[in-house]
Amino acid sequence: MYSTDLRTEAEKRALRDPALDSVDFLERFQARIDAGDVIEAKDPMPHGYRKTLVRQMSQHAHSEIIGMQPEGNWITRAPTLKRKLILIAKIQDEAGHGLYLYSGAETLGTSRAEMINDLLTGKAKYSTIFNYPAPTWADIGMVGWLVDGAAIVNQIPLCRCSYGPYARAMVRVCKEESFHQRQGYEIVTQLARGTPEQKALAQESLNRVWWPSLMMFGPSDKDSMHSSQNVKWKIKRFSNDELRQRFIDQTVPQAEKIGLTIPDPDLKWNEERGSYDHGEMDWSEFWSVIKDGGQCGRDRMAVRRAAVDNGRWVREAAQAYEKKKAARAVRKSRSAS
Ligand code: FAQ
Repeated sequence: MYSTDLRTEAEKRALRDPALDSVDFLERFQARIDAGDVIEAKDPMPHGYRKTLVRQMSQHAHSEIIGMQPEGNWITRAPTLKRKLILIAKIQDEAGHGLYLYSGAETLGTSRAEMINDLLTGKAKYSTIFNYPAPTWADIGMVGWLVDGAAIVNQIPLCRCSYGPYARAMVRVCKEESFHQRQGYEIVTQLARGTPEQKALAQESLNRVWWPSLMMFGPSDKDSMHSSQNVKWKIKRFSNDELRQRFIDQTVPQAEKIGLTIPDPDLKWNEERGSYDHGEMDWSEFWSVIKDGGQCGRDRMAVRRAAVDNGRWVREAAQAYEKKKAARAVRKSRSAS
């Protein structure tokens, strides 16, 4: 597979230098982070910092690519030509985000082939939200409004992540996600203000997608294993619960404006906190979808696996061509000398 990683073997060996885990180095690295320095690809960094970034960035990339599937299923069924065009453009954006993120993660010394292998063997995750089916057109509106909406709230702070290539990638990704969120809200608004049947379709979809979209922010702070270290390293700027709360506070008025009801009987404005109180999430569902994506997860992975298998001959042909071209160049330079 093509790689954007141009490092030599010696440079790659240097990444495994045990000195990068010494107390002295960790303190100096933390001082750089505390001073607001941006870490770049060639900078020395602790193994844990590199590892957690590859984990997060590759999972993020996998989510963008797997996330194309529920929407892809709706291209032929989108109600108008205009909706089809918008949907195709959005799905292409998601592909771009995935490729952008894989390239960003490759700057940390892990190849795209390794990351994809980790996804296919179940070592790497992708967002649980994509293990829920999208059986109605309203779901496509909901994906834009809620899923992209949650993605933006989560990703805007990542534009200030301490790792430069990730932070820069996020600036463009967030601009595009913002368009996606608006087109989703527009679909849902049209349904909510349409016939009683259309409004019911929107409400039924909101009932199913609301809680899974809140789960996109990860486990509660008390169960989040990476948060405290990653906030310290300024990879994450806010905790999972803080971002989830921010999303709820922004989204509830949007639902009220179009006459839809958030399916949470405990949802109530808290004047004192200046925020919404909300019901408890079903964490057993969250952990069980992480562990086993069910039939939907198996279908998503089968499509992904087939894409990798079906594209193999193209990658092999491109590599054979590159090899032939390089051999021809060597022969030419030899005959010239
Ligand atoms: N699903 O210790 P934490 C999108 C895992 S992009 C699955 O709190 P962390 C665009 C977590 O990985 C959506 N797994 O972890 C789009 C860890 O397991 P590990 C993706 C989850 O990293 C829209 C374990 O639980 N966005 O939607 C989930 O500090 C429409 C413990 O968790 C990103 O990836 C989950 N929901 O915080 C595309 C944003 N939550 O890795 C198409 C970047 C947690 O040790 C259509 N990522 N886990 O095996 C992040 O901000 C973070 O990684 C979090 C999790 C917030 C997701």
